[in-house]
Amino acid sequence: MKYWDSYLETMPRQDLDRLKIRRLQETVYRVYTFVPYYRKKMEEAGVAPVDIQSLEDINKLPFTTKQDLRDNYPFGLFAVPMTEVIRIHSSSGTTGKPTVVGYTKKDLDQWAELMARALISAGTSRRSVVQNAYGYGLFTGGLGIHYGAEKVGASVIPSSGGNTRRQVMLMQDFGTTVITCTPSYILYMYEVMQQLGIQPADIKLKAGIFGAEPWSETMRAEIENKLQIDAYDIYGLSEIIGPGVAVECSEKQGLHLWEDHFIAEVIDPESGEVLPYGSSGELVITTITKEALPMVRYRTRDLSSLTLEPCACGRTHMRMNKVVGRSDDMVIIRGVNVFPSMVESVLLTIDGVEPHYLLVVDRVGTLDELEVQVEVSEEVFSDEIRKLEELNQRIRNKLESALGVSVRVRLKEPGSIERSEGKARRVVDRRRL
Ligand code: DLL
Repeated sequence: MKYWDSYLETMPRQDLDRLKIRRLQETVYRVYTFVPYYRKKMEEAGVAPVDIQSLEDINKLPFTTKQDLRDNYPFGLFAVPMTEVIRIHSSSGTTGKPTVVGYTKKDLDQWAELMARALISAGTSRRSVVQNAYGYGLFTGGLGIHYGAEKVGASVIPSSGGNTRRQVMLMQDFGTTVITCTPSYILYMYEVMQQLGIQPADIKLKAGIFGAEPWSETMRAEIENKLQIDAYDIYGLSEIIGPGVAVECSEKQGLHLWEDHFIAEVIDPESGEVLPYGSSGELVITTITKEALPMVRYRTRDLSSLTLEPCACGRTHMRMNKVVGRSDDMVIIRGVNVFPSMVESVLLTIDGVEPHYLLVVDRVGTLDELEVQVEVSEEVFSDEIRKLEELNQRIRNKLESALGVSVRVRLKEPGSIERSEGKARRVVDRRRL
C-alpha cells in the first residue's frame, strides 16, 4: 500500500489551499470565542476573525509560545469543556512546569489517522511487526505511535522505552520488522545486540521510524549501515499533536507536513518576519482541526525550512527539511552559533569515532570554551598514545574548520558517555550553573 489516504495525501494544491483557509477561519473563530487568552491577544493586536480572508492573512495573528502555555497552566488554553477532554499528555521540559495538552475523541481519532499516514509513508504495512520503543505515559511518543500502528493493522509490540536487553530479545523472538524509537536509542540497542553476539542478519528488522530529537544525515547513514535497515525521520511536538506532524516518505528528501491539519510557516526568530520558502528559520505551526487545544502560530523553536517542490512519491503536502536543532539547544560560543547536529555530522565522518558525543560549554574567566567529548572505538582506544593524539588533532581540525570556533576535544573510552533510552542529552552548559 502506497498511501494510507490517497485522496487527502495527493490532493491538488488548489484544493488543499481552499481547505486550509476554510479550516483556519473556523479555528480562529473558535479560539476567539472560547479561549479568553486568544481573544485578549487578538484584541491587543487589533485583529478579529473577519480579518482572516486569505492564507496570507495568517500573519496578522499573534504568535503563541511555550511561555503562554505555562502562564495558562494547566488547562487555560483548552477550547472545550473538560467533559469533552478524554486524554491528557504533557511534555517534561527542563525548566519550570510541564506543558499540558488535551485531546477530544475527535482529536485522538485524527491523530491516529495522521500516524497511520506516517507509518505507511515510512515503510510500514499491516504485515509489519512494529516494536514501539518510544516511552508510554505522559510523553506523546508511545501512545501516539501505538494507535496509528493499530489503525494500520500492524502487529504492535508496546515495549516502551528501557530494558534494552529485553528490547533486543523481543526483536529477535517476535520477528520485529519495524522499530520506532529515538535515533540515539537505536544505536544503544545496536550496541547491546553486539554484546549479545546478534548480527543484523539474525533479525528481521527492515525499517526504523526515528524522531523526537534532532539527528543528522550522517547519523542516518550510520544507523542504516549498522542495522541494514531503512531509517525514516518523523517529527512532531506535544503542543501541536505529538508525533505525526510530518514524516519522510520513501524518497527521504524532507518530511511531508500534513497541510490539511496544520499550517506551517518559517520565521526569522529575531524579528518574527515570515520568510519565503527555502529559507531557514524557526518553524511556526497553526493547527486547523484540533478541538481541545487549538494552537495559533505556535513558535516551535525548531529550526528548519519548507519547500513546495513536488515530491516523486506523489504526495502533494509541503515538505520540511530535517530539523537542524532547537534554538534553545544552540550554544553560542564567543558569538558563534553551534548546534549539536553540526558536531555530529563532522564526527561521524571520522573513522574510529563512535556516534556518542557530548558538548560541554564552560566559561573560563570571560572566555567561553567548548569541549567536545567523543567516544572512540575499542580498536582506537587500545592504540598508542601518539595515534590517539593524532586522532584528537584530526577531529579538532575538522571541527574547527566546520564550526568556526576553537574546540577542545576529549577522547573518551568506549561506553563512557551516557546512553539514552529516550531523548539524548547532547549539551551540558556549565555557564548557566
Ligand atoms: O518528541 C513528539 C515525538 C515523539 C516526535 C516521537 C517524534 C517521535 P515533545 O516531547 O513535545 O514531542 O518534543 C518536541 O522534540 O519541538 C523538537 O525539538 C524535537 N523533535 C521531535 N521530532 C524531531 C525530529 C515529541 N524528527 C520536540 N527531528 C520538538 C528533530 C525533533 N527534532
